[in-house]
Amino acid sequence: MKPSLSVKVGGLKLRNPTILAAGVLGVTGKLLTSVAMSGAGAVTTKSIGPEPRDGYENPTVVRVRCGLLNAMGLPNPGIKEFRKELEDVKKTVNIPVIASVFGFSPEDFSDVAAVMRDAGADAIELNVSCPHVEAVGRQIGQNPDLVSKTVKKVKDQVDLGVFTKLSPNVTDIVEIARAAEKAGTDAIVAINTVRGMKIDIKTSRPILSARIGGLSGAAIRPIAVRSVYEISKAVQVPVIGCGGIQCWEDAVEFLLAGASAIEIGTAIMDEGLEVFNKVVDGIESYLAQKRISEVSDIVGRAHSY
Ligand code: RRO
Repeated sequence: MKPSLSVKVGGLKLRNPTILAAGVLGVTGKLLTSVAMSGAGAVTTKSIGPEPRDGYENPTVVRVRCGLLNAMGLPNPGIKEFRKELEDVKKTVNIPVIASVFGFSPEDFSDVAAVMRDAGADAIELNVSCPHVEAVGRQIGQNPDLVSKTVKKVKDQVDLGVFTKLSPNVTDIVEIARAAEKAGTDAIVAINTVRGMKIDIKTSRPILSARIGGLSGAAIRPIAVRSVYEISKAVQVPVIGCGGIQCWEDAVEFLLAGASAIEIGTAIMDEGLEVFNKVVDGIESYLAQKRISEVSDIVGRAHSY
């Protein structure tokens, strides 16, 4: 018997538990469509704000051992322009499209979310966790009251599942997750990138133009697994795992830690879009070998030990 890979998370039904993470290939409708065709269960857009932003000057990305550092600076075309991209992708794909939104106040978030809803978004992901843009990541995402206000405002405005993506760059990620849950979030996404930096020893200069960036990739996986484990123990809403997932074994680890679905981002650079099918096939074989009929049966299993 073939195990069932479909999962329900925050009001969405996914054909499998893999989701394209925000920020990677989510800038245009065409790219989102190609990820959907490659087997992902859902796709997330790049974070979109109220107005167009150029982002930081180059260099904005640098590879480090075991990962990737980025400080893009929220480059995006702004919601007015992006709306068309979302409408396009919704015409061509039949999997859920999650719209990642950011803003500088709870009102910004809800205004952008409302346009995303009108353009056909299936759920909203609140990016309150950018690692190096003060207002978005630090002022909002590190403050439980502001996270709560933001979630409430968006929930009041749009009748869609609202997911809150949290930062690992806080003293207690569980406290922020609890605040988001209390305010009505439908799922928690854990985690955004970890603050880091790289310095060129020949010139003595920080490499990224913003100096400090966010680390993603294999290096942050244990931080993400621990975050998912702690958050899923503390809240009732589903948790979506994100951070360093490169292969099916990594995905299974997140499911056991308590994730109901997982996001893949940085791994696409090394593995290509085939990573989605490989991860899905691997999860399927793992379940079949263990004679487990549904993905949800293994979610959180590590908590019984
Ligand atoms: O645009 C970025 O520089 C960025 C964002 Br919005 C984010 O949420 N996480 C990240 O690592 N980079």
